[in-house]
Amino acid sequence: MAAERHGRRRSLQHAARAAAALVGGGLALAACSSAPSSPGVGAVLTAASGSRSVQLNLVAAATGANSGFNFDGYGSGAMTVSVPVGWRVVVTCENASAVFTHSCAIVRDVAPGVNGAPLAFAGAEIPNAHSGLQHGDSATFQFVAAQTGRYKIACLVTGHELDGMWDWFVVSAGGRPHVSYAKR
Ligand SMILES: [Cu+2]
Repeated sequence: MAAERHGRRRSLQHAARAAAALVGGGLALAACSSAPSSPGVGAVLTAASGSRSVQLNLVAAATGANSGFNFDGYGSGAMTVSVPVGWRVVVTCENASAVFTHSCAIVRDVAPGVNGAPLAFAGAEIPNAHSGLQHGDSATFQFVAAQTGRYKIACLVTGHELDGMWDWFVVSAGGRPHVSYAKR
């Protein structure tokens, strides 16, 4: 079990490095707050300056926080990812839970139904997002953050967004991509 977990983490780090290379030798972005980076997770957000493209690395159930209903250890809006309008967002989504399937999507900030809220941008979800990924599986998707506003990162598996499996995703009029965390 320990070896299996170690192997998974190693492959995740490899994937994160590969993803960073994909966006052109990305720079890890400093978090806005003094909160430490998520335990056991690589950089949440990397960007290549000049390319207007950002890589967002989401690990579902990265920790036991919120009973595992979290992204990178944060749920119920405790993490805010901000991206300037017009930037391309390449998302990797991995499920670290051995118990539940999970998925990643960017949805509108409206009251979610049992299957989560509607997508905020065309294509902003993993394939089969309502079924979700099995343990250790990952998927990617990308979209252009074409409209300023406040949206959510959410899991679209039945009931999960309602159970707090969501964080904030803000598309700003300007500035730089960054991640911030609620005080706790
Ligand atoms: Cu989920």
